[in-house]
Parts: sequence; structure tokens; C-alpha cells
Amino acid sequence: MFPIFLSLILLLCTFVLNSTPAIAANVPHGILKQPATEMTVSLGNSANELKFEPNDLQFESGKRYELRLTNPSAQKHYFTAKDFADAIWTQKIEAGKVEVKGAIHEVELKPGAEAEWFFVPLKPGKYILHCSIAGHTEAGMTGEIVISN
Ligand SMILES: [Cu+2]
Repeated sequence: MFPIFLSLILLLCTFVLNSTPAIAANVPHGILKQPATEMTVSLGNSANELKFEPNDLQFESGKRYELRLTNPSAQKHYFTAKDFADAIWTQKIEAGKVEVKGAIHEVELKPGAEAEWFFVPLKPGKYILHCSIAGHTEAGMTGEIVISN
């Protein structure tokens, strides 16, 4: 009787633990009150070269960032980094008068567009960044994102 009761308790505990949003639990308390470290990445440039500038981004886990994405080129581009997006907690993306909250995997910027991505890196590792428009990755529109401890 007793072991059954115990395992029921364990099962309940497991259930409660699993139902806690894992990501939110990993975000340090009070992080949203800290000023964000600002960084800018431009998608393409005014000479219409197919590259990210800079193309190597470094973040520290547990800090809060404001990543400003700009597109000074004459064509649209994507900031695509799915594994990176899974390794961070996105607070929000601001673009114009719009705020988007929740998980984001890809951001499209039309010519002249700008967006600010507020997030906290959680999982250290190396991640690939690319622009998913046909031909752009092949032409060199790629980058590397590193999250360090
Ligand atoms: Cu592109």
C-alpha cells in the first residue's frame, strides 16, 4: 500500500515539474528589469551585397539583449536561425508600433525595415544564421551565432 502511495506522489511531482514552463523557469529572476545590451546586425547593405554585417554574433547566456535588425538594401531578407531561436527566451520583437511576443524562428525585413528583438540566451552553443531567400545563403548570406556561458 505504502509504495503505491509513494509512487503516486512521485508521479504527481513529475507531472507538476513537467507542466512548469521550462524556459520561464530558466530565465533569471529580475532579468527583465536589467538594461539590455544593444547590438545591431544589418541584413544586406546599401551596395546590395548578400551578407550579414557583422556575421559573427556573440552572446552570453543569462544576459538580456536588444538585437536591432536593419535592412539597408533594396531587397528583402530573412534572419533565419531556428536552433538559435530555440536556445533563447524571446521577450518580444518590436517593429514600428507592433510588439510580438512568444517564440520567434524567423524574421523577414523588407527594404528599409528595422526590428528590435529582446531576448535572453539560455543554451550555450554554436548556431547557424542564414537568409532563407532562394540563392542568398549560397551567395554568402550566412553567419555564426555563439552563446557562451
Ligand atoms: Cu537575403
